[in-house]
Amino acid sequence: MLEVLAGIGRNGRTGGYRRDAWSPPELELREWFRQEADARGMDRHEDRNGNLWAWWGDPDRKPGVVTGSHLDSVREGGAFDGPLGVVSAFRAVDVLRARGFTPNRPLGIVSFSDEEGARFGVPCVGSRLLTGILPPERARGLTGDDGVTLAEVMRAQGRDPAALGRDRETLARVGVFVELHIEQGRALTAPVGVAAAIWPHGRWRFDFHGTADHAGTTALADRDDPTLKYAQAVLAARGVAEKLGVVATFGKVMIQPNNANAIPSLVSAWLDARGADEDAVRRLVAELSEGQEVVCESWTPEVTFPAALRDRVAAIAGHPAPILPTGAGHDAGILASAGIPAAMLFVRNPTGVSHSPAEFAEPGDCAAGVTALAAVLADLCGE
Ligand code: HGY
Ligand code: MN
Ligand code: MN
Ligand code: MN
Repeated sequence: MLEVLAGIGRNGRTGGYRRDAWSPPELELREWFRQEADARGMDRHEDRNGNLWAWWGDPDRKPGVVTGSHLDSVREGGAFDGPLGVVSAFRAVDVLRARGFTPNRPLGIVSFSDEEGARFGVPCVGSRLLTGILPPERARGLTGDDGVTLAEVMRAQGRDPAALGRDRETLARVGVFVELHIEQGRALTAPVGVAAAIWPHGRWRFDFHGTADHAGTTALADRDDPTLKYAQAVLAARGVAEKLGVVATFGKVMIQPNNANAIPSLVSAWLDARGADEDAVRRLVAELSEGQEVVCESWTPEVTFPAALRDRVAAIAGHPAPILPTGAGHDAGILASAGIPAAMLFVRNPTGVSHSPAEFAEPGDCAAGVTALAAVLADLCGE
């Protein structure tokens, strides 16, 4: 089932996947999406924000039931985070058709653009633009580590960055959204679970300034070395997170000018902090920010999925399926925060490992996910 992902964008050195938004491996998977839609005779289109849609039925007749996820990955990520939801969506359509099912409502499949924010720093760019949560002018200016903006990347690929922005027409087609995703924790012990909530989470850039100087001739007392400030912040983040019961890491750091024999002038480091208690997350960032230059690059408030839809999905997906929160952000959370009825199905991750080449889900659990998704879609499309 996941053979489609084998090898695409796979890093030969580590075996990890690197499907940065708009990179060749991700573009290859976008082409795969189009082929899958065409093979099923589904009407497909790419919206102004780069999100890919495939429809069984006419969504302009009445708002549809949509499922899907994303195809991009973090650097050296795994094969399941994102693509499992898109592959399962197409497989669920096959299951329903094999049963002779005819939806009363249009059934859509979506692959949201740039969910991980691995290249431009902001997660869920496609769904945030679609819903109007991310201002288009900010999106156009998002810049990768290579200094290239999202607008320049889109123009180079023949897309019009001026068109980015809230897309009411596309949004009106989404009556309800169900995202299937590999569980990214160790809490799910059944093959399939249902999301209760998404923890509040954010990303902050810390700039630790120093004074560039010679690594060999500058006396220790004369050094203004920003790596010391960075190291102290990393250790403090762990201590404060333990104290407040949240999670935090500095997962990305850039040292300038990055010479082995020079004291740096600047260390920029990105903090990812999350937790069930929003105040505690904000207190952690406040404690770490004292005396530091810090820029909040993205913030996602807590999302609680609508209880009636959640329980309905859980009843259909299992006996009933376990309901659990997640610390991972998802496009379903963005749609829910924009008022679209949304739910998530999780597929068991036996190790809980994610954002790593070691990410894995058993084929039997993946098949259980497709079965559950097909049952949920049939129920929601039957209205
Ligand atoms: O980072 C996240 O929370 C998600 O995996 N995009
Ligand atoms: Mn992810
Ligand atoms: Mn994901
Ligand atoms: Mn600065």
